[in-house]
Amino acid sequence: MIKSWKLLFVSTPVGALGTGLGGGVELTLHNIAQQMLQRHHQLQVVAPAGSTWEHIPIVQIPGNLQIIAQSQERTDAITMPENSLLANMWEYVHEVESEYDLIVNFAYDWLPFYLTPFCQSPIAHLVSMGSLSHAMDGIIAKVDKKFPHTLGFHSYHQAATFPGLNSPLHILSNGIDVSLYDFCPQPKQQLVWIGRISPEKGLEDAVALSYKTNIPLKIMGKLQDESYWQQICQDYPQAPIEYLGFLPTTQMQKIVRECQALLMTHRWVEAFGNVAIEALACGVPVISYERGGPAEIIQDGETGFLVTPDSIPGLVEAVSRLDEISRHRCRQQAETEFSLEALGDRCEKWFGKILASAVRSVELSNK
Ligand code: HBI
Repeated sequence: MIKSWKLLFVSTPVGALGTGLGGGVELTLHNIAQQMLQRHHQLQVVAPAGSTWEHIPIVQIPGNLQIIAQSQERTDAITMPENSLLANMWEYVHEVESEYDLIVNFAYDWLPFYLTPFCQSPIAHLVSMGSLSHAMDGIIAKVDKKFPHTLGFHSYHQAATFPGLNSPLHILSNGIDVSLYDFCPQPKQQLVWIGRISPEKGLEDAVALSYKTNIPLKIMGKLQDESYWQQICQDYPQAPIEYLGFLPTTQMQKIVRECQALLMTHRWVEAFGNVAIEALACGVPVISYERGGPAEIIQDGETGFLVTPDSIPGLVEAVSRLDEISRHRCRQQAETEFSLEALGDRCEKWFGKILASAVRSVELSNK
């Protein structure tokens, strides 16, 4: 029987919770927090001021946001703004850490990894993206070496992008509250693309597909890079596309469920692809480049299609085969593999492993 843990979750510093700026990690943090509370653990979330979640206790920390890691070059130095929110959040952690059994870091930033040896309490690091910079790769490998089991990833593909990892991998996959998504057996003649509108997500290929096939494309997600979006609109003025903004889950799924398929056209190694399991939960097949996390989610030919990366003809061919896919089977895969309970089990197992090895190292040091 697992005893009740005192958990401190430290959020991403790129945006307040509820704004969509945190991308997938915001949904992940919310779902894991919900699961831990349901399993009678005690939980506190440390997040940027302006975070608007209810039912989950949040300590709101002020300060200047961290710039998003994917906008930087691989060789860039680590940057910290003045009055850094990230630094302020970890100063708070330092003040209270002795009250907690485990700290869980959700930020893809150098500081929390660097501070790990200076903290009394063990830290679990949920690594939310693939390798992006040498500085992050280096500090992540250092934590992996010194603190085995403390790194959690969403997929093997994502973990494989980091050089020098040797301790056993903890792959969390991900999970969603499937009850929030309504199955739709009969879609409209339309496709959907969801994600932060930013170059690494490759929206232009989905728009090119829509233009070529003249199938309407619904687009949702945070408009992160305005000039990138404008360029796409200029390149494909005739494409039957419609941008619907960043919608909360309940409204987003109302649109997704009526679509023939979700398109995933990402350029980078997507760590996981939350939108893929959200679509499956609606019974919507996923057509994705065979790159990163989605390659471990989609059962090719069963719940969607895996396409040669960056091949628009490959996307066109996959769309023409959609009647081979059972929408019921898509929903079923979400219910069995990607439920909140399945994610909660994987996280509890990971946290338990860290706490067990932390206890053992204390016993050894007391000998
Ligand atoms: N960038 N610096 C930084 N820190 C983060 O925590 C971060 C990010 N970019 C994107 C991001 N987190 C999330 O959208 C992804 O982890 C999903």
